[in-house]
Amino acid sequence: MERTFMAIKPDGVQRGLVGEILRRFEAKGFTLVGLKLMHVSKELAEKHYDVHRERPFFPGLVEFITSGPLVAMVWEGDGVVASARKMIGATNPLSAEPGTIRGDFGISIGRNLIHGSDAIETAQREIALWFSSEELVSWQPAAVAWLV
Ligand code: 3AN
Repeated sequence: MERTFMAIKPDGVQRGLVGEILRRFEAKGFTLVGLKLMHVSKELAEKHYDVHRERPFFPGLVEFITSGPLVAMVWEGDGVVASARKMIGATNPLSAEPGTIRGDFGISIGRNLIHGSDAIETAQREIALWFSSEELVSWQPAAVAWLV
């Protein structure tokens, strides 16, 4: 079953949007299989954003992501990687469509509330980076029978 990694960034936690964001993915019908509130180490932040290492915003991005608690999570479901990206919206919240998380709650590219893996392979890498296998719970909610 397809899985994706998402993280509610420190701005989302500070603004009290954790419940709202979890609610959206639950209501959509995806299954939560991993969830933890954590402070991110500089080392983990740098590994996570390794592809952006040479970008001018990299130091600020690492500083921001390590600045306060973040909610790391893994969601499961058919097509969850692409669907979650749609629900998150464009990188710049000012360009993100209303109805998306960034479109509804953000105004700044440097404070765009949530991360979501951009492809299935990226999701696999990020899930392994952020979660141990013992932290992931495989389960089948009964409600799935009413969804598909
Ligand atoms: P997305 O999170 O939509 O996949 P990426 O992968 O292009 O976007 O960028 C990763 C993160 O880097 C973004 N979520 C955002 O926080 C930050 N970022 C991207 N571009 C900029 C920028 N021009 N200035 C500041 N931060 C940026």
